[in-house]
Amino acid sequence: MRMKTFKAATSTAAFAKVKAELGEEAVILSNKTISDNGSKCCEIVAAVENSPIRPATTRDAVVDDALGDAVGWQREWSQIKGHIMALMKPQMDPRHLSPKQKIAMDYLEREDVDETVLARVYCGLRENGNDSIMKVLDPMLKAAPFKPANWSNTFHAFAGPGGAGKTSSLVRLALKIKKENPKTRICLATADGGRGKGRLVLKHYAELSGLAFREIITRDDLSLLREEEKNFDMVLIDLPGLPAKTSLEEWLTLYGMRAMDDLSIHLVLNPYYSTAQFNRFVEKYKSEQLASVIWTKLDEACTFGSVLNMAFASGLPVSALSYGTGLKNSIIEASEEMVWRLLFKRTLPNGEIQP
Ligand SMILES: Nc1nc2c(ncn2[C@@H]2O[C@H](COP(=O)(O)OP(=O)(O)OP(=O)(O)O)[C@@H](O)[C@H]2O)c(=O)[nH]1
Ligand SMILES: [Mg+2]
Repeated sequence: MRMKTFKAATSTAAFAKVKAELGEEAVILSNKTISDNGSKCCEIVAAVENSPIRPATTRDAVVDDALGDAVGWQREWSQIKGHIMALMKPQMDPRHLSPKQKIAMDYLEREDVDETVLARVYCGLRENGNDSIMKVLDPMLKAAPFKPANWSNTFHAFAGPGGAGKTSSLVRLALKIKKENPKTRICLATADGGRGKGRLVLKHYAELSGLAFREIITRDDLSLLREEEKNFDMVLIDLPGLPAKTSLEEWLTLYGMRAMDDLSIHLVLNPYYSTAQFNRFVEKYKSEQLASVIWTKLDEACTFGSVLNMAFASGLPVSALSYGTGLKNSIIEASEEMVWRLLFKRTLPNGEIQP
């Protein structure tokens, strides 16, 4: 067994070092916050049975590896989906739809609503005779406005791809809630210390607005924060963009958050990622603790079909919509009507119409 100690500014960074050096099989023996030259950092002791055997780096080996990987379940599933769609498509005869329904279907297609969702809508319309398309769409997308009254739990973490707008949405929602109800006891917590910028933004606005601020470097800090739970109505936790090989569930386990049943995770996404990226994110960020999706950078998007695609694929409600870079009037708690206006009229929550 090979054992090694890794130190870094956060558990995320130390864990990335463990994986890079000891590989995926490494076992974490301890993970704690320590003091290094006066500043807090994370120390992980990890072990691996044997040194990972690196595959031969010949061109043939690389190609074989790649082809081997490609026959994973993800590929099989996308093939199955392809076959289902190939069978479905000839049956999706637009002549069976009323002119109004057909216009609505064409519209959704132009908005990049994906084939699986279109097939579901088509089946719904056929089952219901001449019903309005909204009757079929309504059950497919729900809103859960981001307000303390809507969540009975205290802890809320903002997760999502790097640069998606996690820190911005967290800060803006916190300030909005505080403004609407100054008595709300909010704590801003950062688990993104290593990158510096997000941590400073959070600290700055917490100080400016009289909100509590806490730093989570390891699971020890999270335990301390949990002991303070009764002092807060809401604890909003800013997560880092995860390293390429780390899934959300792995990351939550590392920080002791996976066992928290009073933690809701809100997935922050932009509507203009590619289908391949969305598929990847669904896999990378899957977690039973996921509670909603926050859509950001709506002002930079050309189509909004992905909002419906994601709702259908994940079953998650939309909790907030962000549509600008400014601190004020740039994020709002989502309602279903807002999302439908976005999708069918390209109207942002502030009334502006996207070209
Ligand atoms: N146009 C536009 N820009 C936004 C919106 N939300 C955030 N941004 C910008 O997107 C950039 C990244 O935002 P952050 O909040 O730092 O994103 P993040 O997900 O925390 O990024 P990392 O922590 O680095 O992974 C910043 O320049 C924000 O001003 C939005 O709704 N519209
Ligand atoms: Mg951030």
